[in-house]
Amino acid sequence: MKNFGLANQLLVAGAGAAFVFVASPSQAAVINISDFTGWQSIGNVSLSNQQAILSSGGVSDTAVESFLGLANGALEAFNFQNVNNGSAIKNTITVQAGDVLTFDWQFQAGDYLPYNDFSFYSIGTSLNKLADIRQVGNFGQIASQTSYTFTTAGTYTIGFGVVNTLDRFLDSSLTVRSSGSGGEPVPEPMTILGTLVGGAFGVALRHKKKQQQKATSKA
Ligand SMILES: [Ca+2]
Ligand SMILES: [Ca+2]
Repeated sequence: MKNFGLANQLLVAGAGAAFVFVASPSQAAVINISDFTGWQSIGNVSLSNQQAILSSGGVSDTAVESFLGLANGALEAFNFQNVNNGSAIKNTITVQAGDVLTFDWQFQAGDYLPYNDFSFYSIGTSLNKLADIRQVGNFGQIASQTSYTFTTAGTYTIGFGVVNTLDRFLDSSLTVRSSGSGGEPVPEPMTILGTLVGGAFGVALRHKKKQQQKATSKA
């Protein structure tokens, strides 16, 4: 029986609860993320009640895969490019068939093609793309809402991540936010002019870092 009244909601959403189950007319629950502070993380991550901010400048891709319970090499197979490093968060959730997980997110590309940094979410061992640079353009960004319907009841690991591809320079970021908070993810205050300036700076930065790397490897 599934009867998520207000009392149940409050019970489920007690102190430290990571998810809120909200009854919907179709009987299946809509699941919102209510708090990120109890989530586990790896890499460069900032967690608060309202949102999680992840940077692609984190740990090795294999460490991210192992953290999320993904097969070794799954991230590279998923986006057909060498993945260098990244960050991720995860939590577990028990759902009924038909429950719908809904969340707001924003991907901010800090890089340019062909360095196709990308963001994703995982449900168990299944990977789903949120956005990559091919989609948003060099130094571009997108804010959106995603819903995932569980077709089978069970307990799942839910993960979010963002990774650097081809090299480990110029980090991109992923912000995940509760859809129940009633707002879009808070975007970085970056104007178009700022994006262009950031872009030129980014190219120079990568060039400089590569020179430094050369100098280091010669020594
Ligand atoms: Ca790799
Ligand atoms: Ca990058």
